[in-house]
Amino acid sequence: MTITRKDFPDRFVFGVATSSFQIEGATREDGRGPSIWDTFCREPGRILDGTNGDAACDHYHRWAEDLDLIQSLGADAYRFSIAWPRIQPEGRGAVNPRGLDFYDRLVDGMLERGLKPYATLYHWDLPQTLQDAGGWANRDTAHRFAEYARLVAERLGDRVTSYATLNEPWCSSILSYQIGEHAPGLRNRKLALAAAHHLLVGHGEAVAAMRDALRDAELGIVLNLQPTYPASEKPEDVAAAHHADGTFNRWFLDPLFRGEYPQDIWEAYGADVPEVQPGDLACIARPLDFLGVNYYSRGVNSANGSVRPPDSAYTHMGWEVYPQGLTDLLVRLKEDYAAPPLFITENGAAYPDELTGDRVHDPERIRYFESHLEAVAQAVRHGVDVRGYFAWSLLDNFEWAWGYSRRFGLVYVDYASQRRVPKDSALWYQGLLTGQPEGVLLPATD
Ligand code: GBH
Repeated sequence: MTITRKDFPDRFVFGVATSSFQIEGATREDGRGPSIWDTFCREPGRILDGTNGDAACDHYHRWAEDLDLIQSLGADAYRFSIAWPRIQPEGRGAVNPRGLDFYDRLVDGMLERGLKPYATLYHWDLPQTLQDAGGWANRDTAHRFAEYARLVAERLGDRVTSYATLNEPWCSSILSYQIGEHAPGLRNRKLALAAAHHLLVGHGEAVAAMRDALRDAELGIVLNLQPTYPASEKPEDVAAAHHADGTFNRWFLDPLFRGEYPQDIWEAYGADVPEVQPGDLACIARPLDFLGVNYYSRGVNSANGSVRPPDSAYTHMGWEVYPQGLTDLLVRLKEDYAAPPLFITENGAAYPDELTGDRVHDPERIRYFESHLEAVAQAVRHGVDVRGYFAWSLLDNFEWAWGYSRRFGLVYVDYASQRRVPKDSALWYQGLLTGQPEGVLLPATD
């Protein structure tokens, strides 16, 4: 069965997503300050292939060509992120006008091409100066974030009507301060939980600041949610899955949509729990216009740890392909959390793509997108209010700790020449979006 736009509601938004550090490059240009990822990339052993974001996809200079590509896909919208260190090189105080100008041009470029901008304010590129003061483990960073959010809203608010505050606070806290895989690369659970709390407070304060600055904007947050399943019906496996769900999903969903941290996990964290000040939970739980869901895979847990189902397919990241998890997750968000309207803000897969002549054949990625879109359509049929879907990602890009060794793009990037080559999956996505099976995408560029 092939999926078509008719499987989705009338005003359903289809788009593509990227993030600033992963594509822009130009890290020292036009007054941008250093971010924690610039620092992290220079620490030996942090990035698999020893690379960094200095050039990335050179999107800072090629943005017009990239917007042309998005338009030629037939997309309705583009989800991008704003680099805080371009706006405030020191993370506080003085604004860098050339940084704001870049996003101003970018947004105008989207509107000229009929693309609706979906901005994300924080996709992990924290100004290094703020990290020097403790980063997200320092409560002051939350206030600085709200200040920055207001600056962006004041400048872009006449043209950008959708803002996500944070992308995946689990990654900016647990993965960054406890697991140590992302910048700043610490291994300290207490700091990680402080960071998570301050990220959520910063989100709440940013929402308040932006509501104050903007009339009709839609404000939300993006979470990486990973439904967890027990490896068997044994009570200890069921308990392990519930615990994993608690640390990964409920630790963020419960404060945002119920105004409380989950009791079982709070107790399990013992002395590492964050200091919660009066009013924090009300601030975090401010009503939102949407929740962005980034979905890649599920988790399967047993009492002995996580399990890899042997008969499943896996991507180049080693993540299980499990579309049913997306349906289950979306239905659960409606039933357990009475969540606001949902957007799939990221979904996609890495495969070891190769350029053969002018083509990249990526049938597995097409199957991945197709099966996950079918999973979204299924949730819609269950009555879940899903408003849009953004494929991750427009371009192959800097995949964090994996450097350039993992390719998530609909469009292949030859990093030596910066040539963009639409993969078969891009042509497939264009077919879905335009309803024309054999569309003509922009030719590969030089
Ligand atoms: C997203 O994060 C990011 O927003 C984006 O920038 C990135 O390029 C993209 O995904 C692809 O990676 O069960 O311990 O293996 C993904 C967040 C969090 C998804 C961890 C996979 C697996 C956790 N990831 N998760 S584990």
